[in-house]
Amino acid sequence: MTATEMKKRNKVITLSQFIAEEQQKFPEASGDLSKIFRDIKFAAKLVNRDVNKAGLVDILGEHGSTNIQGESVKKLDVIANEEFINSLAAGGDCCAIISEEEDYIRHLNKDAKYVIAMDPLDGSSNIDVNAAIGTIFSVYRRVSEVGSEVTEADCLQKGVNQVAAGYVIYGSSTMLVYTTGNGVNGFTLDISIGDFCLSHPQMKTPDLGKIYSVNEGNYNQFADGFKNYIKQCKENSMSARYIGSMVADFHRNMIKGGIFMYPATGSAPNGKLRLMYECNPMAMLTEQAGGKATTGNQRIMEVEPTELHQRVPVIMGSSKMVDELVSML
Ligand code: AHM
Ligand code: MG
Repeated sequence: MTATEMKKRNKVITLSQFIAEEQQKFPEASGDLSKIFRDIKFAAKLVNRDVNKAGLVDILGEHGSTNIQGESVKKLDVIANEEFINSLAAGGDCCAIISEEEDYIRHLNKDAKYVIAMDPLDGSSNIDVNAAIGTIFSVYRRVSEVGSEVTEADCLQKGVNQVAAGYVIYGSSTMLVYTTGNGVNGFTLDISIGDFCLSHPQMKTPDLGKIYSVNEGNYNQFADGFKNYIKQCKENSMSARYIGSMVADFHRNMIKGGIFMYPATGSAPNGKLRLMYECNPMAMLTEQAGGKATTGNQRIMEVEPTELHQRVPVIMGSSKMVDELVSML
């Protein structure tokens, strides 16, 4: 019985079972990508545990302070970064990691063929107020020879080269949502068994939605096309929804239909969000769910990256809404 058939019959299917089944469709697959998912899944469970303890600062100590055992308390985004890197390093199937939390490329096993780009804890300003946050990741196949030193060209690839992309949302429940280019599937962490179970098979975003998500505090700095589109959203009594945590805003809009924007502003001419860690993975997921992702001028996944921490303006979500906004720019 396939995973989807099992889900239809209300049978539990775990992320590992699902990945194993997907891998069988590609007899030539080495299984390395499945092992990377095993490592990401493990790190996500560790981060989930730590995020759930975040409210206990009075007991565990404030970030930057020293706790009762005399250890310095690290910020959660630093902890999450270490947990993902340690898990992927221990697995041995990843040759390098680039991370929003790292200034340079982290070199791992040069005999492995995959590079990971990640934002280990996105929306981290929301931790203190107990709102949803997330981890974003994507996987690329290196372009240099396996066994040689990893180069910048291995890490700075266009989004169209992503082999897989996904996110973990630490919300009212914790979910891992991913794509390998064959649709988007969502798995919810069942704490009682300690595993992610298929809960949202073949996620699709509606072509049209009623939600627009943007930091309207920056309105005066937006280009006229954005201002006009936002005015039109208000005239049409659409719902403004913006958490300020990309994963949470994206997840809601993908399910309900909507548009997410982080345009250029006077002070941030390329917007705020990072091409490699935030925009490319979310663009792949959006497209795989039937939506669109653009800078306003160009499909996000076709932007040629020139530096690790490059930022790009972003518009993504329901396809007809993205088209409409782009036509107004
Ligand atoms: P971070 O990577 O420093 O957490 O910043 C990224 C976050 C996104 O999750 C979110 O969409 C955006 O920043 C919110 O920014 P703003 O507060 O400017 O609206
Ligand atoms: Mg981020």
